[in-house]
Amino acid sequence: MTWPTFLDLPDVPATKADVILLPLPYEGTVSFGRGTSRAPEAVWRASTQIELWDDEVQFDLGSITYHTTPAVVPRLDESPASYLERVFEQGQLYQAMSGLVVAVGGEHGLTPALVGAAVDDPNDLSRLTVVQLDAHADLRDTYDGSPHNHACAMRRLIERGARAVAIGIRSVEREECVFGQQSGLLQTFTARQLATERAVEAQLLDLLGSLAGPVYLTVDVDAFEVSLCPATGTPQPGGLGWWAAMKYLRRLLHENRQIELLGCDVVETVPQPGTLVNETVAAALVAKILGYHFAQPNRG
Ligand SMILES: [Mn+2]
Repeated sequence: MTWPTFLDLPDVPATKADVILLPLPYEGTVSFGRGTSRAPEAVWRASTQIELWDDEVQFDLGSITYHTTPAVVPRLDESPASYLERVFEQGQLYQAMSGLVVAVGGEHGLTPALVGAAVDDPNDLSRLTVVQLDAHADLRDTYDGSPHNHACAMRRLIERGARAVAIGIRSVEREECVFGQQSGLLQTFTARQLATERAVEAQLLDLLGSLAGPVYLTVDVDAFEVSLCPATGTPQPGGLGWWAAMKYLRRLLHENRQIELLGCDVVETVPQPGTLVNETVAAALVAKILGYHFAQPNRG
């Protein structure tokens, strides 16, 4: 691999790493935009420009150790089911180690395989809470004929019993609303509500601060305002501002010490010629997630 190391820091063996980074260059079922397969390498390159000092939480990212695993590269004409099975196996391999597994993709259809790898029984997610930042609900049963499509990721988890908190949603089908309501497991905080209704934002912050037990975090970068993810496959106007999103992640990962973070992913980044915005936002996001998670909560 000719990529730089993550954050330009030494790469330690997986068994000794605090953070295990899993690059997933996958775009098997992406609807419109192409290019999520190029994301991981671009994100690693962008990460070398990120400052190691997180001033907000007074944390040195160089004080923890990192391992980047080999990328799980799709084979020519490999089916989504086959690729996701390999992601699941790689996920399990690294979840058995002590480091926090952070997947960088790649399209959102990856998430169910990553969550399955993070739990004891992939078919029973009833103890798990999935926190999702996303523009889209991703609650379709199938899309383009596939249950593995990125538009179905959250449904695959909720139908296995996971509780879900969806943040930043602003594009949803009626069928998805019905499924979400009937499941009784989904709490949605739309981008519009969060931008315009202070009480709703307060409710979200209370919820993120009071969750307990196993949590998986999935961030589809299209949750952010379009200026932060201009090349993402299915952009939607009206997204989360950077510091609003960080406020939510800080509450969940830094201030709430009752959760057990099983893993996380950052997906749907697409690099674009002539600008480093897309991959830099993804790299900075991973850095913020790690700062919030690993910094002591009494600092910053
Ligand atoms: Mn998504």
